[in-house]
Amino acid sequence: MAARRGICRGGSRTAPAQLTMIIDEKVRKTLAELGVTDAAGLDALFAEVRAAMEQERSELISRGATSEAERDERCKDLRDRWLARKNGLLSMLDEHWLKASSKELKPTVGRSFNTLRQAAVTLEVDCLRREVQVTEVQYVKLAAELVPPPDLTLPGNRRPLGSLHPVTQVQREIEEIFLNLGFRIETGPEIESVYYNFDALNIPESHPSRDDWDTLYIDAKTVLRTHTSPVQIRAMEKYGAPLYIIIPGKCYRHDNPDASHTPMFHQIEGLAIDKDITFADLKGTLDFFAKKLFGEKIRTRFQPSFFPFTEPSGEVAISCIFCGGEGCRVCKESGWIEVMGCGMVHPLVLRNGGIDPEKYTGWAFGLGIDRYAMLKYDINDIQLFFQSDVRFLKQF
Ligand code: 2NL
Repeated sequence: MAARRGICRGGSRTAPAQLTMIIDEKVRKTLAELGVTDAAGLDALFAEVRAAMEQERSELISRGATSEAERDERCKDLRDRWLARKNGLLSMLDEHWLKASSKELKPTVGRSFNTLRQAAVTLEVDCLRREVQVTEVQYVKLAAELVPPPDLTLPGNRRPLGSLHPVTQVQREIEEIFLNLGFRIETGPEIESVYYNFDALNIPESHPSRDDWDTLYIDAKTVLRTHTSPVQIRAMEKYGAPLYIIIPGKCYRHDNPDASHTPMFHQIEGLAIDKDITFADLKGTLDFFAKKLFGEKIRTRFQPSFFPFTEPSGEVAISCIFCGGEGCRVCKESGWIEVMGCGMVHPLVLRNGGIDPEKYTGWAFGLGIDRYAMLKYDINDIQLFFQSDVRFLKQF
């Protein structure tokens, strides 16, 4: 042990006990008994005391406490150990070293003693308490008492899996059929210029669809697109002919909502432009599409119609998917359900898209995806799609 009688700075965990013992012993002896007779010896001795004090203080700080009460008690213990009037280490030091010192050494001892006393201020309870952290251990312990630990063998919480919106599902099915036929998907802006939405499509100023009653205007030259057709013009300008594209997307009309109308709805339009494209290509492709989507037994019917952007124009109906053509509530006893408009692209529209109508011809169609989803899932109110009612949506 003799070898360890000095201060062991940053020493091992066992050091404090010995250190304490040593300091405790030393303050009970006089300087003469300790063999300290000069300034150098005094400096070494006081340095030792100071280091012991620092070490005990920093040990307490780094150890922390698990409750405020425990922290306060530890701080008070350390303070009393060093600063108590009766039997505190500094009191004893005062008694045995200072008061009992020789005349020659007394001024030096006094100075060192005062310095030490100033340093000891950091042992005052309030001061020390601020530095000793109360760790969470107590809260963890407390929580463990109040709340039983989790049973790790229980199965986890299942998060309900979402699914694609029914309109999106139908959109994907339609896209798939045309992608397999070699069409590409094209998209474009929902806020559109009056030019692309109407003029380029040969829809004249006088046409009722341009009226405020039917169209949502942003300003005199800008609208929320009323169909996806403007994207077709943009695609003609961008890619030229030949062109095989479908355009899915949201469209907007100034409609009051009811069971079959919402101000926002979804459309898919298709466009095929190439050399020698005829109405026969249109009929063949749309009949193929209807059979793929609704089933091979479905028949199609083409009736004449009118659109400003196609000539000739047609209305496509499928044999009723509910009654097979016999006549029922859904087909209003007609045996047919109208599913899309179509036609040969008007030469003026081709020209507006930068395509020479002398060289190229094309067909186009447009359909409402929401209506297809209503047919597919037998839904009688279009508004159900847009009310975000989970009870409705989770069925798909
Ligand atoms: C309907 C009718 C249709 C088109 C859309 C179209 C687009 C261009 C040129 C020619 Cl750029 N036609 N689209 C053609 C015929 C009908 O939609 O009832 N949609 C729900």
